[in-house]
Amino acid sequence: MSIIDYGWDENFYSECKEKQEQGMFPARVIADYGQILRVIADSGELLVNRPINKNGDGIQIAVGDWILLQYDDEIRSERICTVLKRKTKFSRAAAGIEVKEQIVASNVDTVFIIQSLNRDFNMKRLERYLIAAWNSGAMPVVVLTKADLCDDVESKKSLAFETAPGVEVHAISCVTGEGIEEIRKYFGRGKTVALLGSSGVGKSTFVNLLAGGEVLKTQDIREDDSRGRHTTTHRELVLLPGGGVVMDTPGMRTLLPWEADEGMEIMFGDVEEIVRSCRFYDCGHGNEPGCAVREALESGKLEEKRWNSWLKLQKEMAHLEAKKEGKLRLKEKQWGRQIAKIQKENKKY
Ligand SMILES: Nc1nc2c(ncn2[C@@H]2O[C@H](COP(=O)(O)OP(=O)(O)OP(=O)(O)O)[C@@H](O)[C@H]2O)c(=O)[nH]1
Ligand SMILES: [Mg+2]
Ligand SMILES: [Zn+2]
Repeated sequence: MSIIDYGWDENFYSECKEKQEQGMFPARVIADYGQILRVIADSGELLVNRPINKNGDGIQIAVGDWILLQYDDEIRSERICTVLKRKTKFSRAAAGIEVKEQIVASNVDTVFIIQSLNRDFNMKRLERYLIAAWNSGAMPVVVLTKADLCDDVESKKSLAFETAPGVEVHAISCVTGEGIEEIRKYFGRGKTVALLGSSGVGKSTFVNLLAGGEVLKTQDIREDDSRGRHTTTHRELVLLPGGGVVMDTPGMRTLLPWEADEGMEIMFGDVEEIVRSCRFYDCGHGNEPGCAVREALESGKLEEKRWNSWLKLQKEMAHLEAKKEGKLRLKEKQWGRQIAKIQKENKKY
């Protein structure tokens, strides 16, 4: 095994050649346990501490990140020195009140957006995942699981295809093996695929199938409401015997992309174009004259469903942007106060 199997490439090397000459060596983060990260280097697996910033908070390091380590005599173990520039990153607004980016997957080539064909199938959710995936820089692929539990696979596949134009859609079953062979094409030496989706859709079951053994824990979904039990609790990269690495992740309850510009344009460019052609720049799309949205809705050019999706997402994203701005202003204010304090202190002397 070498780190090339985990996706190490020449470009990373050129970026950190000098540092490697100073005795630092590259590794990839393969599991995140909070304070502790499991990483893989050419010498094997290591456990290292998550570095802390000057406020005492853990630094954002995600599974999939490439880092440089160095042996530290003082702590008698390896220490993380640098996180190398990410090729791709799938980010969402972290759950909770704090406005924070959460990197869900880093340096992945392909994102499998997973939904199950029985209970989890939801096109509005798919839209959100697609926006975040397009923004991540990785290639999205839609994977619909549990085909064995569904009797209208083809119609659901077409619905997903309509929602995700230009994206490949696969239906698979980990019970019958249906569709598994076709999906192997996304895996290959050094390629990373991340599995993202709600709890209980079968992400870990799929990893076990690819790995050819029980490497991850899986669990039945709840009978009363068919929801998953949040069995997987940390992100983890698994090296596959046939080549390639796959990232299992805990099921996500909600997904609000951290940034949406490019993803939003790809997914809703047609809607945005209509909005832009309203006569008034601040059109509320109600009774204003020359409202292109109303016209498009009436003529059927714009589907009500799509309009509502865009409107809701747009609102949430605008709200997130406002919160980001607020946080920035707060920081500036604190900074301003600090400077004023220093100036005042200086005047004393
Ligand atoms: N019938 C059927 N059941 C499946 C299939 N794939 C997974 N399951 C079952 O779905 C349940 C949930 O699977 P998991 O692999 O634990 O789901 P997960 O997506 O990893 O869930 P979290 O870790 O909670 O995010 C298990 O009981 C699996 O056996 C499938 O293709 N067909
Ligand atoms: Mg799981
Ligand atoms: Zn309008």
